[in-house]
Amino acid sequence: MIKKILVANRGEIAIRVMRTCREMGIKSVAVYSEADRSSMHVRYADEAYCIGPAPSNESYLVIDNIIDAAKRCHADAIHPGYGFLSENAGFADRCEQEGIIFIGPSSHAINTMGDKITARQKMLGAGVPVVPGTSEPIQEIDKAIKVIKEIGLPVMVKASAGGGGKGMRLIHEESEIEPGIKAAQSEALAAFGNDAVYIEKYINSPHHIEFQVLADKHGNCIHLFERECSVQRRHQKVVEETPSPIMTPEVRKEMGAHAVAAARAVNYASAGTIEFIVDDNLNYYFLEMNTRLQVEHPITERVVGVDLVKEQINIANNLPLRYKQEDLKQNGHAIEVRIYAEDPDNNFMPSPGKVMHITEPLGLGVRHDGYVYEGYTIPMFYDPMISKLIVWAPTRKEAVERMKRALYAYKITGIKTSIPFLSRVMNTPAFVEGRYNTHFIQDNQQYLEPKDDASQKIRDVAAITAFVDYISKIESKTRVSSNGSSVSNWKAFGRKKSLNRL
Ligand code: MV4
Repeated sequence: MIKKILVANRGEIAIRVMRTCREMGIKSVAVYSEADRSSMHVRYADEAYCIGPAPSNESYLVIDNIIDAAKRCHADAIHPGYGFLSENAGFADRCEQEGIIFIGPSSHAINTMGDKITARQKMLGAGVPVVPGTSEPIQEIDKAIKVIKEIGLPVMVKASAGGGGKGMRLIHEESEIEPGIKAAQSEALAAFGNDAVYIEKYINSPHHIEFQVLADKHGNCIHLFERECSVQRRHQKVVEETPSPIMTPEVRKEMGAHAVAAARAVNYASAGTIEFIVDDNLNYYFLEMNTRLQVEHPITERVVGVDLVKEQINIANNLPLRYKQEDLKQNGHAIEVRIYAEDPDNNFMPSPGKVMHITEPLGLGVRHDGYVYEGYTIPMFYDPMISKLIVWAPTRKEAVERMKRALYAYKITGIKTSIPFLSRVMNTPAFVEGRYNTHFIQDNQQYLEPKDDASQKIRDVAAITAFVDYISKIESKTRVSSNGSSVSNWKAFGRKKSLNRL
């Protein structure tokens, strides 16, 4: 049984994992870069080891340094969190070679799902719907043109080693095919050292809906329903919610079964996520699998009532899953927003720096997963996400209202954050009504732009008018000074002060 876990991560997710360790009586070990000496995850852990200079490729991404720390403290296992080494098959293998448990799936599962062409082939074999397109790397332009004529324009060219929006290209017309493919190939080679690209039919204005799965090492696999993640900006998720406002019980059941089939196809054993793109008619297609714990996992935890990190640790301990599919149901509604240290009113410019004051929202149905504290300086070396605010309520309407209340109560000074932007999202009719897809932010700019708006100007004018009115009332009560001239109280006050100075 695992007694000590090294958390190979930083920030909110390191603390999130350590919280569950503490509940399970497992010791937690932090690793930190030189820029993170005073970071909260170091304080929260039972032990901490420095693993190198600030840049992540000299610290959080250096496998040798992390393995060294794990050996020094005799950790039984490593939890990679998300990002950094969490989807690095070589790291998972290295842990195994060193006799340290990697809390995550096998390197086989990571490798198969990490290569999007092999993932498509696996899904086709498992009967999981994929977007119409190619299942081999594009070698010759002539063949590509033939395939594109079959599936019809527009199409997307995607890098097999890509994912999350990296190395994608949209092709609208025939003349763009050859230059598009060539450009995608050289981009993919430069970015991933692999020039394999494939073609998919373009799905216009899709939803991004993903299914959480849990699988153990005894062949049991379940899904924990969906998360709607269509509110994204430049392939960064901004808001996630569950249940999805567009889902029906029938489609949910079918997609859940396909998500389980997808995980089974790679002998998956851990927590994982199957991403689908879904059109307005609820046709859905496998997009990719994320072989890690995801940022937005708390909304599933809240609605399904499962601690996903605890289950990951139990699975790593070879325990069989303690839930059966029939045991699980969605209870109420949860929404998460991601808070970034960015200025939403200045083109989302990064805003690192010192946090002067922070008041976190509390109260019924509110969870806050963060790590910054008063006086903490947010380093500029890492992801600008500083926290996640998660709310739960019995209904979607109440969850939106609760999120507005929590955002109102959330105060951070010293740095700029995306909180004002998130409040505007919560007040946008398409979001409030649950009618949105991946074009939400683009389509609702009028609601999401900073309010240099008329209503603010009206409030300013009203304030000035009230002030002038107030002054004039004071002026009317002017007293008569001893020399007989009429002097206002304000002027008298000013004179008194200047006299005091003499
Ligand atoms: C697509 C697509 C339309 N058609 N594939 C973007 C991230 C990467 N995971 C896949 N992405 C997309 N793939 C086909 N065949 C549209 C997107 C897409 C998108 C997907 C999910 C969430 C937000 C998105 C924003 C723009 C484009």
